[in-house]
Amino acid sequence: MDLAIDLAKKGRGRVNPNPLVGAVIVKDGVIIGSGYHEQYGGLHAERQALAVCTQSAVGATLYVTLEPCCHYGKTPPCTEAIIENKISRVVIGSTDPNPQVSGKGIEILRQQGITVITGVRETACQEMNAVFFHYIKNRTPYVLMKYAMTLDGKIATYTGKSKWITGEEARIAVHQTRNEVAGIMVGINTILKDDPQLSCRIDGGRNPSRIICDTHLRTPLSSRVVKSADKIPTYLATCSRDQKKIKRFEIMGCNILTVSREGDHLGLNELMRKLGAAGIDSILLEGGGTLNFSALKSGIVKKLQVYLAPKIFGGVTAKTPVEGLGLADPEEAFQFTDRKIKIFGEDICLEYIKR
Ligand code: AOF
Ligand code: ZN
Repeated sequence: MDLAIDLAKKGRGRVNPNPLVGAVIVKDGVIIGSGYHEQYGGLHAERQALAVCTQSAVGATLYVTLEPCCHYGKTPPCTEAIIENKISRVVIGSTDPNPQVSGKGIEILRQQGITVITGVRETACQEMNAVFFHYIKNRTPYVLMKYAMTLDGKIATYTGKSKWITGEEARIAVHQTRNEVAGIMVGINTILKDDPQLSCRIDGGRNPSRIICDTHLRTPLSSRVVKSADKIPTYLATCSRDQKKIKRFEIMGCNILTVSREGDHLGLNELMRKLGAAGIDSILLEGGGTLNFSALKSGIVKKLQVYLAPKIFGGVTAKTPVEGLGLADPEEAFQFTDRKIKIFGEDICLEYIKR
């Protein structure tokens, strides 16, 4: 199962919004086939493993990280392939929360006299597919809020400069995350201040869609995101209904998502529903402090990644990662749990799940 998990992870950033799935087929103590879900719309892991078996899979054991599907989707049911190939035992990591499957896959296999064992390395299999599990149930993206700050909690100096806070190793890790998520989201202030590309710059990487929260449609037509919108999917989320302005962005290749206002800002929950409907299952939120506070307040953040660099900037006006109005009472604090610590050279990354 550990091998199946490792294989499944190779599909990161390639299968969204479908799950990461790995499969290993074992006969008489020997691995005779293995595979994983490689591409969205491609063969499921089980069929991929069956396709490369070095000998007949009759009587073999299939280890698979997710319950086999039993529905006709982009591919025929994997349960059929398992039955046709006369596999006698199926060991499953996690059950599939997809309403089209959810226990029915296991039931069909058992009805055929196949031995089914469930819950092997279940936590690891569920963690690996946190995005899929969230998306299939809620149809909104899983939001990972990330920021890099100094030891005194600043994300820029008082002059607004932020290049760089963390070292190279941590910055590569961030690009690795960009390679894995469906979307990357920032606020208009970040666009105006940094004119970022929001692309993934590692070997063999692929770019996530870009989402800009721009209540009044102030993004410059000359910005790097707009100029490359014909190559990388770019969403401008706005409350503006200025059709003339909207048209100009659309001609440049941007997708405009009109959302209602919620107080001073655009409605983030409505935006998440629209992005979910567009197939975006995961978002890396790279702030600004204003957007970060709104995101926490609206409850869309599911995970937090804080990179901490061993430097101090100081300065009462230097930007901090979460701004907005803030909270009045410590008891209202946004709470996190399930701490993980990762080390990148001299920097550390703290990872938490929203409670
Ligand atoms: C995958 N890859 O290896 C397995 C999946 O849209 P479809 O037809 O590809 O079906 C997607 C569903 O199939 C998915 O939501 C999950 O419930 C099930 N299993 N999906 O993409 C796989 N085993
Ligand atoms: Zn399947």
